[in-house]
Amino acid sequence: MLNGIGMGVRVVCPYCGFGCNLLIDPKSRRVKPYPGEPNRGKLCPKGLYALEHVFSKDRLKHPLKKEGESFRRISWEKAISEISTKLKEIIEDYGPGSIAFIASSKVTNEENYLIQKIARLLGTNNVDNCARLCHESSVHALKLTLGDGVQTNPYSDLERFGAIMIWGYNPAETHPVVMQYILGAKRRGGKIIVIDIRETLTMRFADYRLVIKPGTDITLANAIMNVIIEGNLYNKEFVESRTTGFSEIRMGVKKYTPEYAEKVTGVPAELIREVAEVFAKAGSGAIMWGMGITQQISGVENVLALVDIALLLGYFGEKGGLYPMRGQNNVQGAAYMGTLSEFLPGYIPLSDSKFRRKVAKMWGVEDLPTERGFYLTEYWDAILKGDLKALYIVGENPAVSDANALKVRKALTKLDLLVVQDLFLTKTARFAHYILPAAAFCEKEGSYMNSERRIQWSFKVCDPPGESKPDWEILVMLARALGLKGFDYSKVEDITREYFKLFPALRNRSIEELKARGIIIPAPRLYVDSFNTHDGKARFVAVEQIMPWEEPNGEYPLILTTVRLINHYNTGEMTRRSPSLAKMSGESVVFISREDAREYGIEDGDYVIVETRRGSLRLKAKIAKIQKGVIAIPFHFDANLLTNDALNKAGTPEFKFSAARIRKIEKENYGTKCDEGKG
Ligand SMILES: Nc1nc2c(c(=O)[nH]1)N[C@H]1C(S)=C(S)[C@@H](COP(=O)(O)OP(=O)(O)OC[C@H]3O[C@@H](n4cnc5c(=O)[nH]c(N)nc54)[C@H](O)[C@@H]3O)O[C@H]1N2
Ligand SMILES: Nc1nc2c(c(=O)[nH]1)N[C@H]1C(S)=C(S)[C@@H](COP(=O)(O)OP(=O)(O)OC[C@H]3O[C@@H](n4cnc5c(=O)[nH]c(N)nc54)[C@H](O)[C@@H]3O)O[C@H]1N2
Ligand code: SF4
Ligand SMILES: [Mo]
Repeated sequence: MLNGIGMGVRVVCPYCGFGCNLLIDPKSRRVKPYPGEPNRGKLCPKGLYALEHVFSKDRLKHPLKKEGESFRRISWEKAISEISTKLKEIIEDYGPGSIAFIASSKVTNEENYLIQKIARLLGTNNVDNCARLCHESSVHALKLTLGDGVQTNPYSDLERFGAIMIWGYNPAETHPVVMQYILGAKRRGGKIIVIDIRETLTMRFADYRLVIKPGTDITLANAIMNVIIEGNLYNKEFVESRTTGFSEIRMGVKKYTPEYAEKVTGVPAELIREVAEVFAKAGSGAIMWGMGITQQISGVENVLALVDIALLLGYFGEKGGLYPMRGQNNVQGAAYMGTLSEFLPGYIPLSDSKFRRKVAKMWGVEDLPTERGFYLTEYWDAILKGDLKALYIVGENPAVSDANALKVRKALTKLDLLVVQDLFLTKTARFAHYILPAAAFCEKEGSYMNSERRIQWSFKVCDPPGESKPDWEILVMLARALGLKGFDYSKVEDITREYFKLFPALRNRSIEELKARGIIIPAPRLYVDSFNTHDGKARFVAVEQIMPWEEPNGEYPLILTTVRLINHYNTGEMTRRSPSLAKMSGESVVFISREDAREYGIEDGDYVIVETRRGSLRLKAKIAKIQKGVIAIPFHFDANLLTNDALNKAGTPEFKFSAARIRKIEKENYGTKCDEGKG
């Protein structure tokens, strides 16, 4: 069943990083779930309706060039020739460091591979993808302690574990299909522990529910370790033989008693004790986490604290795993292909001269640039300072997805050249000098990598509309026009074959195998016998509580966080064009507690204005199970007009914490200019 024929064409879901396969009947366009791994016959609503945006009348069909305030249709030849000429001029005038690329966690491995190849051959490491906004904190912390910045075990292991901790992560809405594995563990007697700042849908399935004050995760993690160490519940043999730095941790968590942690986190000391004991005595366990952990100023340190818990208990190999659940359908692949400004393909550091020269040689040059590029979250200041002059964006919508969006939008107006390659005329594309129409996921072939590091092939179902083309074909045209060598690919497999050569784990594997079954690299289960560090041991790193960057005060007394809804996806460009999904999600809302609503005279369904130091937004209030003093906005609705762009050590903004205020709009003012806000 090479491409699922007989049941439909097998395609990778274009939404989340769980990586479900869809079976599509090309004639009726009916979508069915693939019965095999990883989705085992299940899909969430986004997968089921994944074709609707593809057939939207809004699809871009021709290359466009900005003229005055509007866009004019031009030919591919003219577009590519004008873009490449302008890029070459900018490089000549200001050097290769003045141009930057944003790669896409929505496009294939092959396409991401080409984007970083072009950037690096032009002489810059200014190439980044949305992992920067997402799990880059996890990558940095995991590399430092274990050796690799990735999920350690396959999904199927989850079912066997005695306990699962779900921390700052709401899979019931964000990776619905992984819930069958989590509930599988529960059916076998496994305990489910959920830690969030609000009562999420995922919490309904939990045995233990810990509602924590925003930004206090390190204190809770340290208190859990305090109980484990004081109670002698840690795995001494594992700690001794497979780790270093235990004494540092023992000292580090001493002051974090459950009673102290109760004061900081709001979680009762008794509950902290019970949860620590249950998790330690379970015998095996997983820690899964998401954006509640990484999108904080302490994102890297938060992850270090979670790794420390797993190391104390020896929850690795057969006994457990760490699951930084990846967000976008190909964010894991984009990183492996090298579209991160601090890493070469395979997360190899730029400073690894042996590997760097090997790649360079394969590409027919002496060497590649060695200096780290800007993080994409640093692009905006670099543009405003005049350091970046050209930006080439493939499948990313930073005018909506990056923090402090008004600043991003201002920066986008300052470029000498902005190219956007997308399916739609997005908010970002409106700022572009050139817009290039891309084919959607089911209109091309190629491979994607999901959160468990499974590379999967996605087959073609139908032709792209108008003159739109697969991203890889557009990139090949661009590279050739730029005069770069090594882009004579005639089909997508030629690129697959090239990236296979870079990874030792793929050396003896074939594209046929990839197409038939998919391949997990480097191996399904990591660290069974040793860690990927110089001495084979994992490293404990003790961390102290770090407080959020922006403290609430009299003027902005509330804490604003941003979250996700099951039927909406990221900046909404795809889901809003999917009538079934758009209908299920409705309009933009802010979740507020009953107590705060009463205090501000707000009733469910009233319109309100939410303001921060960056901007303001008009939303509909929805009373929800959220702690007093905290409000939450699904980020799909321009929430970034409000968010804080303070960056953590991995370059991720603190999307999960801004000081904010709220006020009700009186009914007679609905629909007038004054309720529109600055955004
Ligand atoms: N339906 C849907 N699915 C998606 C996406 C989507 O947009 N829509 N996007 C995909 C992407 S790119 C990603 S990265 C994943 C993200 O998946 P998740 O990480 O599950 O997404 P979020 O809802 O952003 O954040 C998770 C939780 O963090 C909590 N939180 C906020 N602040 C804190 C805090 O200080 N401490 C703790 N412990 N928790 C906190 C929030 O209340 C929220 O429930 O989802 C992917 N799947
Ligand atoms: N406030 C707040 N902001 C956040 C977050 C948060 O939790 N809170 N989460 C952050 C996270 S985790 C992430 S991952 C980012 C996501 O940020 P983005 O990646 O900017 O968001 P998407 O809406 O997924 O944008 C993907 C774009 O790719 C286009 N596209 C889809 N398929 C293709 C294709 O085949 N080819 C091309 N060329 N284009 C395609 C879509 O039309 C869309 O415009 O947002 C971040 N922003
Ligand atoms: S869980 Fe993720 S991959 Fe699966 S159907 Fe839903 S959005 Fe697609
Ligand atoms: Mo993400």
